[in-house]
Amino acid sequence: MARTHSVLLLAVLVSACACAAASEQQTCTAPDSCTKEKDYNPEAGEWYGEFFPDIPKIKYEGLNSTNPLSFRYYNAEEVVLGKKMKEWLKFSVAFWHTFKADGSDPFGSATKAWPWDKEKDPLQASFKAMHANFEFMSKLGVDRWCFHDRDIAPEGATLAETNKNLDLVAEVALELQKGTSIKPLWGTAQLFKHPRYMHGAATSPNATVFAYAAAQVKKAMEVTQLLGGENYVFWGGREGYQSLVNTDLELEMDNLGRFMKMANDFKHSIGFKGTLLLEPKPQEPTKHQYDWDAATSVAFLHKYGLLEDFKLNIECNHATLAGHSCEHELEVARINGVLGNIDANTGDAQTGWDTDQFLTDPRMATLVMAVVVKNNGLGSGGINFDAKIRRESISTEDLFYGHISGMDALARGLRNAAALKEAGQLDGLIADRYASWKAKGGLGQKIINGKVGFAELEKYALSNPDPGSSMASAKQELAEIYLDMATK
Ligand code: XLS
Ligand code: NI
Ligand code: NI
Repeated sequence: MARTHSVLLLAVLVSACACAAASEQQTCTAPDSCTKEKDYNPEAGEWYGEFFPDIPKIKYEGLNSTNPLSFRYYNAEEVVLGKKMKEWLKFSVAFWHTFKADGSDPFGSATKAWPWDKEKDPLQASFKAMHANFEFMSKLGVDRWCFHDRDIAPEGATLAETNKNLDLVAEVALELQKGTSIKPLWGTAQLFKHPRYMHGAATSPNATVFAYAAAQVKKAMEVTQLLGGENYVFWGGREGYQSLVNTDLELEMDNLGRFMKMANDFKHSIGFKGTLLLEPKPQEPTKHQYDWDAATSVAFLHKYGLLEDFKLNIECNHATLAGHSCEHELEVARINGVLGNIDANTGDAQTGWDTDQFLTDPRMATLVMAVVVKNNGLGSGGINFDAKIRRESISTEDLFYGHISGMDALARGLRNAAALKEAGQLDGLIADRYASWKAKGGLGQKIINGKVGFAELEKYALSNPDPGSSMASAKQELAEIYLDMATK
């Protein structure tokens, strides 16, 4: 049924493109009707041309630009707070959303017929998608990308065959990145789609599944290393449970700890220098995901002795799903010394699941970048657009619009965060609010330095006026005005 639909849909698209091609080529998504025939050799399944022939290199044109294929805020070489924008904002394209999201949802089949997918042989399609990825990044001016093993290469009949496929695609990526500054920001293993992972991967009740997942992570880490990837991510797609009536919670969590320890040991055994990152997310897909939020993940790492070896990849909409804000999650990670990477996206105020939209709200971007500035950057991490264009957006150009809007929003956020810091009003307000903890020789300092206990504090309280009669204002409204003043 789904197949009939997509064939029909493709036929409709191809004929629509053929008409459009006569007048204008811009919006076409089917290669054989939209671009020069010589670019495509159907027999060899080879694509020789460009996938985005009508898109120029995207440039910074500044705020007065009316060209939607330009940056109005993101100026890669401009120095902000002592570092180039491109250093603060190490942007990354998420391969799975950009090249593999086909628009299908629980109620409907694929809506997008991308030129790189117009290929029967799955391996050939993977090669093409990788070419499209590199063309996309170079036109966008982004030199990092993120992938799951199974996005970039198809599963074979056996694990050995699947690994072989992955090797072949990795060779293509390696070839394409030669002579460029492009490399993966992070790689990861996709341990959630296949039915073998229905009860979890590292937390499966079945030990053989644990072994299979380990083999998959081992291989994905090797490929990430081969490509010069800077980090390796663990998002526990099905590491969680639905009901305690049939679950050994303690064993599952201990096994997750064992799995992460093995991953860290393996990382060191192959000399992989990338940072290992846990990506928290609450519900979805399981009801009780084990890496619920940043605080839960820090506690998990602490319990299993992994706090020195892992950092966190904070995804903004996961924060929202956990009932937090993105800046809260980033700040929790920062103060625990584990802020490693950001998956930049948002949800939808009226939709309760992970809609993975591009983060475009300037105030949210400002608050996000303010934490990044406080952290003095993200170390080996960066900002991955774990975001996709809407189901109804089906032109290849839309992929550029989505990324441009996300890049500009965070560049704007960075400029605002710098303005906030330089104005110093918020920092001043906070310093005033906590002044009693900072005064030299004062009570706050005595508490911080462990000089007093309950007995001394009781004595102090008995001999001083009740603080209730001299409370200071929190000045939240004023703080919001200061924030607004910097939000341009
Ligand atoms: C899903 C996650 C996923 C991770 C990588 O919600 O965000 O995309 O980033 O597995
Ligand atoms: Ni993510
Ligand atoms: Ni997500």
